[in-house]
Amino acid sequence: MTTSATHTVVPVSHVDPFGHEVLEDPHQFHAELRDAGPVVHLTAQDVYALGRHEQVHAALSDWQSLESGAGVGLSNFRHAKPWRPPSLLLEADPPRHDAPRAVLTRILGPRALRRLRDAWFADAAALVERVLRTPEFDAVTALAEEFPLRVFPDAVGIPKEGRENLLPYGDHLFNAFGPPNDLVEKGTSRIAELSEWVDAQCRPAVLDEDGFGARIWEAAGRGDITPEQAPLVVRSLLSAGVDTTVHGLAAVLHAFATHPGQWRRFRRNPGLARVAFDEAVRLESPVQTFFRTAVTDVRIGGAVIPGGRKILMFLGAANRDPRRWERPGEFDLSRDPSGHVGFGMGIHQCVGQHVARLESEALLTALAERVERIEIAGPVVRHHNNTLRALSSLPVRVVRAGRA
Ligand code: OVM
Repeated sequence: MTTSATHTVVPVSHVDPFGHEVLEDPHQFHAELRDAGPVVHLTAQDVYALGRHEQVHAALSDWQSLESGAGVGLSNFRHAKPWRPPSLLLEADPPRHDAPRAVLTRILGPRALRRLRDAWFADAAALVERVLRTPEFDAVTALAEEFPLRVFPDAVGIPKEGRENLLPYGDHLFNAFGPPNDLVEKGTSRIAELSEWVDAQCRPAVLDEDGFGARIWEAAGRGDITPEQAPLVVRSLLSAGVDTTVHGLAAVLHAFATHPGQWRRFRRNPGLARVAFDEAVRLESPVQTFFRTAVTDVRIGGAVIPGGRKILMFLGAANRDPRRWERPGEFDLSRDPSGHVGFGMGIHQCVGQHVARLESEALLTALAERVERIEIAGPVVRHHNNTLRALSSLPVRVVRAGRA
């Protein structure tokens, strides 16, 4: 008998990965998932799950067999109407995916961001100076939310009015990738109003001529994308660019507050700002999960997943897989975190990652210059979301530098 034709029995888990117990602390469940096998059947959602780095990385890279066009949440767009018009980037496959992607890649690329760098470093310094007037503050609201909300909407070029809608919109959007549970339910009453506001910000007349939004409309003017596509590409910036960076910044601030030796090391070598952010993205995986849909029967780790079925990729579990990482639960600046899947992998890998890294570099540099010690000063409170690993509160106490 040859092994190539055999189907391994797929192990089963009855745990609901979107239940509050797992959302509060997913690590034990992630370990069980990885140890059960390369593919696990989750009975709670009747989907196939990948928790090991090897299979998550391979699945993210295989856009030919595992499509995004049927949605990257639990809902299968082949059978169910999406709650909003699908994203031209996140929820699309080649070839339709490629023109919008190429446009955003250029607009959000390292070269295009150079003109923002000095202003963002100055903004971060001013914010940190103001926040440090009190030795205790909430690092989530005062820094992780405040800084992206200061710089990113301006960079996109939307007006000031209504920006308080961005975080609630994103929170619901990321909940909506999961099952229709209580977290989705609590967002439904406001989502029509929030969506209407977001969609209204995507028109050329409301966008500042200096911003990413105007660059997207210029690309439409050149014919790189169609005028019908442009507002949806702007919508992707407002959808994917706020909550993700907020929780990425919260993750790196939490990591430093709980690893004082790493803070001292970073202050001696501020060139580690970029490594610090990627290591925090690996450790916490602000985007925990996304789904794909099998185009045809696909073989993963000896199991055959039937065409049309949903596959749930646990980025957070892969980023702490001991098969791939030594001491995976430790925040360690001497590690090379590249190869983490916190930004995804392959053709859909986070197109905004350079923006996120610049935001974090600006904020961490401003803090490193001014803060000698940062420690937890009260209860750390998680915010539960079906997709995001998030904090609602991170009380910290800081000791200012150079006050000897
Ligand atoms: C989009 C979108 C929305 C949410 C997340 C995301 C992480 C993209 O609308 O394109 O990427």
